Amino acid sequence: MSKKVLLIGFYNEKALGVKYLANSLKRNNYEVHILFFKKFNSVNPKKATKEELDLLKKLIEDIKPSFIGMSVMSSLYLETVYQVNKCIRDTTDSKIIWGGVYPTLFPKESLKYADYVIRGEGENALTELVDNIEKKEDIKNIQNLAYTDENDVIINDVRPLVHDLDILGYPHIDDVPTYFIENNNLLSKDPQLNALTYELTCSRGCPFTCSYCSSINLKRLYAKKGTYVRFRSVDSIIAELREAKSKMTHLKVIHFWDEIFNDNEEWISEFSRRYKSEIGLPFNIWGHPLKIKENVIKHLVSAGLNQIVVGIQSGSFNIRKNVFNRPETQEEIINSSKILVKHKVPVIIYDFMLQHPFESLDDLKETFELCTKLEKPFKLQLHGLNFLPGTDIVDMAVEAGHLTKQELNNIMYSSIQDQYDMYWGPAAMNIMNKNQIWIALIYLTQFKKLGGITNRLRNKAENGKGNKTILMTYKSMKKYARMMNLAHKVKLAIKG
Ligand code: B12
Ligand code: SF4
Repeated sequence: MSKKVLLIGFYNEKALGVKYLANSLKRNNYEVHILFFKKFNSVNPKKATKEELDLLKKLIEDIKPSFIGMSVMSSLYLETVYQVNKCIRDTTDSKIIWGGVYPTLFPKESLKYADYVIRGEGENALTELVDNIEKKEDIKNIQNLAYTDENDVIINDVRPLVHDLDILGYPHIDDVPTYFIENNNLLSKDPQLNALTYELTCSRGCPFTCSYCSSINLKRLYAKKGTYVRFRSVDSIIAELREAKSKMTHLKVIHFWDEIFNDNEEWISEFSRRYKSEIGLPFNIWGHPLKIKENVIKHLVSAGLNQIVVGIQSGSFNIRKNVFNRPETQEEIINSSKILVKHKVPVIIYDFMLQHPFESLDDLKETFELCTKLEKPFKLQLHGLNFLPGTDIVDMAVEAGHLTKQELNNIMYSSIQDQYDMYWGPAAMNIMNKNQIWIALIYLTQFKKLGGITNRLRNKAENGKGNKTILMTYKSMKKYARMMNLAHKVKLAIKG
């Protein structure tokens, strides 16, 4: 009988990492079960309830897995990961393996909870580990593995990156027994089946090195271990999407979660042609001002590009260059906005991280100025800065004397809700009240229909006047934007 492995993903009912691992274990004759523990929620995420942990306990008792793999993709919900880890320990002797970005960067801390940690890409390393344990063979030399030997933590080097991503196959829908625990309920079905969107990636790795992002840490980990940014073949992507289309009766939109969508013109040309004729659904991507090229955008729009989210993060060149490690100039950003509008990308969203300790009032004013120069139409996504453990910006904040290590740890390891609040919620908008007027003004730049009003309000703000009007206009436009978003979603659903 083949051995059983239970894989758990957190706050992400479509976790790609977990699905790739399931593929690899299944290919090696393991009986794989997937549990999505709670769904993605950027507004009001809650830690696990007692009922949810009881459901998990019962599930483990029913499945009786030999190994439980926990996918700790981000540090944001460690609170729940610890709860789940304890519940597993109280229920079974199954070996616990942690993988994902957090354990990759913090293997020693993770080994306080897990029996084993797999750093980096997990497909081959996880299979090798469970195989060796099953066959009672030595595990000491397994690349990517971190483990405890007596009282020592041993951290092995990582193996080279998988060069040809196609050999990993692609995630399948409802392919292995899948469970979903949310709102004190257990659903024994892949939540993907009834979803409106299908999510996938065409690549691994990001060419950039922003100081607030874990990508730079992963890149360093893999130095001299092969090309960091790799792309799948168009054939493999189309095959995955064809399967999604045939299995998902409500499918309306495709989400490509590549950190930055491919800009290789030859690849784009083949992808666009085949996507249009064989898939034909609207799709969304993430982009970067330095990767927006006319020829690429033109092809993508003709294939069905519906939405692009472009990270600008700050309108201040100084903040971008000297704090965020983003070299793009104001001109390059403005030019990229012109290309997106020229080729009529239906929804263009710019992402900004505001209200952090490095930012002065002048930086916010520069952000306002840049936004007024971006080609309309566009939408803005304004949020705070999440300090992520291990990223360069954490040390920079300490060196600059903005926060102490202890203060940063308190922020980075606070409750799930507090961390989300810093990023999306009221804390992101209220940290420095004196700057709120400028955040409101920045928000208003996206509305063409306000015409010259925004600039007039800005002139008032410069003279310390008009605060009440600015905040009132901000609130009404926020309501208006919410309504328009809803209408757009309904339209898309009907069209689809
Ligand atoms: C796509 C993506 C998302 C998508 C996910 C969509 C989906 N369907 O999965 C969305 C937009 C929902 C998302 C949300 C968030 N994300 Co995100 N996301 C990514 C991104 C760009 C790629 C992740 C991915 O799918 N990669 C492809 C898969 C195949 O790789 P993988 O998940 O890493 O899994 C592999 C290995 O890690 C390992 N592995 C993973 N799990 C396990 C488990 C075991 C047992 C083993 C052995 C191995 C293993 O093996 C896998 C296969 O090789 C990463 C960046 C990155 N380079 O990782 C950020 C990243 C993971 N996200 C990040 C963050 C912060 C978030 C949010 C908190 C953002 C927010 N403030 O709302 C949320 C949290 C959501 C959550 N529940 O985790 C951070 C996490 C950093 C940290 N230290 O916390 C990252 C690293 C980006 C960054 N800014 O640095 N994200
Ligand atoms: S472009 Fe995005 S994914 Fe790439 S390093 Fe910067 S923030 Fe991270």
